[in-house]
Amino acid sequence: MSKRKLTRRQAWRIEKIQAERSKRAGQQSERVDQQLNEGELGPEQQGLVIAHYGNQVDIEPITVEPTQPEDTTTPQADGQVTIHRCHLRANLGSLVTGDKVIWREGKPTGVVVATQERKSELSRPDMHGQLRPIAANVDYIVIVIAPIPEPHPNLVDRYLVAAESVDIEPLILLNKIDLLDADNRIQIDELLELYPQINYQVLQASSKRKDGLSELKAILKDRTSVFVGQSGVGKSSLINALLPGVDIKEGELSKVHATGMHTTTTAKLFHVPEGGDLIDSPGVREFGLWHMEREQVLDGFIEFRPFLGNCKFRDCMHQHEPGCELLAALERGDISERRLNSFESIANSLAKL
Ligand SMILES: Nc1nc2c(ncn2[C@@H]2O[C@H](COP(=O)(O)OP(=O)(O)OP(=O)(O)O)[C@@H](O)[C@H]2O)c(=O)[nH]1
Ligand SMILES: [Mg+2]
Ligand SMILES: [Zn+2]
Repeated sequence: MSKRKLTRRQAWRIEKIQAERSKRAGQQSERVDQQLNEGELGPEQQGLVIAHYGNQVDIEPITVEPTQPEDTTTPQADGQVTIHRCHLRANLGSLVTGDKVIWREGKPTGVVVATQERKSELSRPDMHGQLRPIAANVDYIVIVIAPIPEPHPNLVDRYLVAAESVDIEPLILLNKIDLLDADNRIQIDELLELYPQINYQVLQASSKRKDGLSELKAILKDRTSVFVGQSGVGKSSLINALLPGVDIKEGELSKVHATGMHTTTTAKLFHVPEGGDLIDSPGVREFGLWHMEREQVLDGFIEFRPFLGNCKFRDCMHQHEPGCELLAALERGDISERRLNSFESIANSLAKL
């Protein structure tokens, strides 16, 4: 990432914000200690983080029935699950939507006292280049794209690399198929046609026209899926369409474009009544893979894997070297030029650090 020079005024403001932040954190941990010491809290129980706001999380209680294979959150008589706002005990590390925790009920806020190990975790670097988890314990990463806003170059491949690196199965979902026309259809077809050949599932839907939703629902059943992608592609709209009644805020596309504002600001988990969970996540402008090495990115292009490790030169960059197995595969048509270019362009963006 480019390093900007801060003006004195900007530097002063940042310092002030950081000082306020650490003061608040100090006050919070005092409050949590007090709650823990004074026995104001209920017994320890298991919970699921369904949303994450700064230093606080929303928790749903989990009951583990011996007869049921999976943990289930506890619905009340009216089918609603009570959500408990909780602070975190000091030194817990950062929690994220989808995390399983041990927590204690309290008024007005409870306390998370321990975290359970994550089965999987999707992260991305924040604006400062620091890697932050977006969601935990997910089975599917649903990469949402749309004819409008036009897909950013390489974004799908970046997400695929990220998904492969954490071993979470990706699905590609083209939303807003109602907006396909003679012009954008060619570009979209070009973008998507090669993925089924390398065994990625490509699905289509229109949350507006309610197309493709039952197929999507069937695939996502009993799994935890996080919806990712550019701002305005319709992640929240899809979840609203799949789960009538949840009513997540949707953005106006014109505003998204004009201001660069994201409508969804924090990842949030929703239960599918028939089984499974959907996590809505804030849109991204860019999905940086700065934290990765060139080799790791290369490994994320799964169809290249059979051709790696046999080039004539051990430090082959797969650009124009003689005896390059990857270029030979390209020549034979075993891998696509678009994906190789995409790798090159992602790899170049790493070098800019
Ligand atoms: N034509 C059409 N518009 C859609 C469809 N799905 C969503 N939209 C519109 O696209 C705009 C953005 O939708 P959101 O669901 O807020 O997009 P998002 O991906 O959640 O955006 P962020 O929360 O900012 O990341 C809204 O105006 C929706 O009405 C669709 O299938 N067809
Ligand atoms: Mg949204
Ligand atoms: Zn090579």
